[in-house]
Amino acid sequence: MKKPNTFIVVAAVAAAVIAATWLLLAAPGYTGNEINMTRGVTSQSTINYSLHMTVLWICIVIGIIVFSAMFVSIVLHRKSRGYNPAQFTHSTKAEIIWTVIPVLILVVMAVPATRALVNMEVAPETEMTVKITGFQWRWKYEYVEDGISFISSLDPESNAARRLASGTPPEEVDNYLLEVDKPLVLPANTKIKFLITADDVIHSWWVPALGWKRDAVPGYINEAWTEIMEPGIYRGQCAELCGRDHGFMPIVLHVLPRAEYDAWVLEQQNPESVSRLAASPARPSATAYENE
Ligand SMILES: [Cu+2]
Repeated sequence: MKKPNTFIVVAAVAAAVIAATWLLLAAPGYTGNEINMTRGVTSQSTINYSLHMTVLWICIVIGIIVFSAMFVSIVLHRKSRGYNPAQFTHSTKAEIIWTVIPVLILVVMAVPATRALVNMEVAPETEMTVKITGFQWRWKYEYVEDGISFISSLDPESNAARRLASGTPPEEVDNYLLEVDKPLVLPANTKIKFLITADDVIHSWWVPALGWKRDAVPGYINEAWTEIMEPGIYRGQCAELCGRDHGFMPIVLHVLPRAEYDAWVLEQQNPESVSRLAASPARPSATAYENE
């Protein structure tokens, strides 16, 4: 039997793997969010996403090369075809190659990774500060400059449905276990600093769309910052096992356009003035965020 050309077999295996990956990604209804990291809505999450994709593609290419070479060697150079194991104990050339190439790849990946980390750690000039305190099992939000503060707990409907024989089936509750009574309201396109701590045990404040999470540690204040580019509702959860009701302390952000946010702040600081403001057509509507 004529021996197949090794290069052709490697190329065929690699092409099959690439085609299978492409078919998976092009499957109807596949948006990339099902198995991939999501893009998020902040500059940090965008940077993290592109870093993740860069590293993922480097890994895919390395994987294809390594596994193709491995399977080709196993199949084409098997003992039954008359091949014998290579006989050598040391090759300085091979050792230099397999040391230098991975080091170069790691350096290439470390540059954007370090840049992303520095961007996340070093807050720019921020325009407002929110202090976040984790409790068993709820979050407290304090708007440092505006003097607003409230506690955000699991919404009553989810809280009722999670109990045995509550009469409310969980599947009938919208955003079951992902809804709160009072969401954290934030302005879009504003640089916001967060001071994150806890009152009892370690919690972790995590909203995936922001692109980071921070531990909330009693006695320590961790810092983070964000600038959310799109108004909307974003959900997250405590990400550090913190006790019995760890699964029942979700996080909800309502991100408003700046003018609506300013109206919301005014309403929180001065609830009586709201009826007057609401009567004025010049003010944007903030009715959705009235005191519960
Ligand atoms: Cu927790």
